[in-house]
Amino acid sequence: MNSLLKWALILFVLISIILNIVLISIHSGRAPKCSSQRLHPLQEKHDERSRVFADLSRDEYLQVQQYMLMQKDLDISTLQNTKPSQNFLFLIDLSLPKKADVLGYLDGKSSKPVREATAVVFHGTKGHIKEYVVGPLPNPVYHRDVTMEKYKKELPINVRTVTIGEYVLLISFLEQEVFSKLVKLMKESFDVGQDKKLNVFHQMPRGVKSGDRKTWISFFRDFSGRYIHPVGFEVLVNHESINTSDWRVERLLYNGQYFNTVEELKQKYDSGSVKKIVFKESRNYGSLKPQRKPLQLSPQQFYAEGKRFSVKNNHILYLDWSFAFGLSSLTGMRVFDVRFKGERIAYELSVQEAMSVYGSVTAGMILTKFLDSSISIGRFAYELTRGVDCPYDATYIDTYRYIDMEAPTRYRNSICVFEHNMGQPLRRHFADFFHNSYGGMVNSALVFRTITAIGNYDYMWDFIFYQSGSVEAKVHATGYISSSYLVNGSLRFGHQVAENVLGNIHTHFINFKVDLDDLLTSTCQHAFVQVKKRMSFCALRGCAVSNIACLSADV
Ligand SMILES: *[C@@H]1O[C@H](CO)[C@@H](O)[C@H](O)[C@H]1NC(C)=O
Ligand SMILES: *[C@@H]1O[C@H](CO)[C@@H](O)[C@H](O)[C@H]1NC(C)=O
Ligand SMILES: [Cu+2]
Repeated sequence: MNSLLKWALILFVLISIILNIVLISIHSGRAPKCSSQRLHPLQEKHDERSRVFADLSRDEYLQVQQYMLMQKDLDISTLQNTKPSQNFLFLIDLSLPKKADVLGYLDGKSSKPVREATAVVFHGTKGHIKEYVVGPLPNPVYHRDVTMEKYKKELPINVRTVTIGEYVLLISFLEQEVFSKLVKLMKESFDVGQDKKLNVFHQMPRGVKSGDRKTWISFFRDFSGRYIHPVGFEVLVNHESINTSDWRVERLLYNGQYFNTVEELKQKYDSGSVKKIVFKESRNYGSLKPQRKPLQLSPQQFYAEGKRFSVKNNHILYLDWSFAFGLSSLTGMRVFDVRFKGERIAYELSVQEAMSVYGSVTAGMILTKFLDSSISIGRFAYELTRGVDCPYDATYIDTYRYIDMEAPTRYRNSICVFEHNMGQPLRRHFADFFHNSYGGMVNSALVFRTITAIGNYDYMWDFIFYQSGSVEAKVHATGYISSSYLVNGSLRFGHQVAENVLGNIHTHFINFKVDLDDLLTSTCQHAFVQVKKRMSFCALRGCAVSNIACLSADV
């Protein structure tokens, strides 16, 4: 009896397990399947012709570099420590083919335009800058000086941007001409000594009239968040000459007081006729290290049925959209031949300039206008961090550049592309009058992103492609504010953000280029450009939807 009960119990357990397995497998078959593979085919096809817009490959940079080095009459160096008085190959970049030629090619009416590169040489020996067009790639045989044609004048050598090589020279110049002559002041005011240094930040423009090349260099504590740790010391260096022995200190600013020479500051400091800054330890309040662990993981988005977009070469497909892309070392990210439902709605959409204009009572920021394209924007597009800079599951793309360097360099994962729910429906309506009805549409859009860290600011650049056929160009600024040491009168030019630190008043201007001229003949079109901190641009053929999309994009 006892064993019969045991057997019955075992049988019951077995049957129940089998029944469970059967039921679970039946039901799991009905639940939607997650798949990292694309479940539905793409609507459009990739276009090899997008390659006319592609940035140069590593091999192409090398071909141009080798070709330029072979031109013995140009006597070029590619070394980073090339002196300003020598000839330096500063930049190699894609030379965009003429639009008319590209359109002919894209529309199948003419052959592929010749692929060419731009090469910029700082001719220290001749005292000018030259821009060459080098071609045809992949095996260049010619270089053409296009400086006059493009700029309508000679470019004197001292309008060149400050290279890494010159930054290094300026640091040793300051060491010799300023720091080593003010040992006591440096120690007492800033605790600068054997193993402790200050960081520099260059102000712009470097002068007030054409031909000037003099820079107010402000000093900051050697912290990770240095931009908000000014120490109250700034030096105006004239570095006009390509002969570094001619460089000189023109003025100094210490604790709000000006001096004409290092000697004058030293003498007045020693004699006690200067209001001294006394060094005080400070915590690195500018550190970006998280102060505590996050409570738990934040929500994540994932592709339940694989990605609805595809990246091949420099071409992207997404639902009804297709476009080519690139990242200019100079101006930044750009897209070309932007099509919606097969129709070209924009030839080009690109970042062109990021300017910030400051005010201050102290030298450093008094006249400061940063025109970031003058030091280049795209060259500062560094690796993006998965899950922080872009969603974890985004597609990441490497870029290659040759600017102020000795060899082409790869920047891993410096572009990201992802589709994202934008957090609001694209459109919706609920009616409770006469007709009870509801209609809404999920607003899932494709984001094309780079982030450029230019000095203190990090600009996050997005081109967003909506299902409605609108495109948005958007920029966010993050990173650090630019600051000055607090002196009497400072507070008229900003707010105090820490002990003795002024966050300076300033304005940002962002310029985009939007080439829509193909659209101008269209009977039904709507385009809008707004250049503000946030810029939106909408273009679409289905006008009704387009207007709604544009209006809702805070225009
Ligand atoms: C650089 O300038 C110094 C001082 O003005 C001069 O002695 C030297 O000869 C110059 N060097 C060159 C290469 O011109
Ligand atoms: C600022 O002004 C106050 C009074 O006007 C003066 O006592 C102080 O010394 C000044 N500070 C500096 C750094 O000039
Ligand atoms: Cu700002």
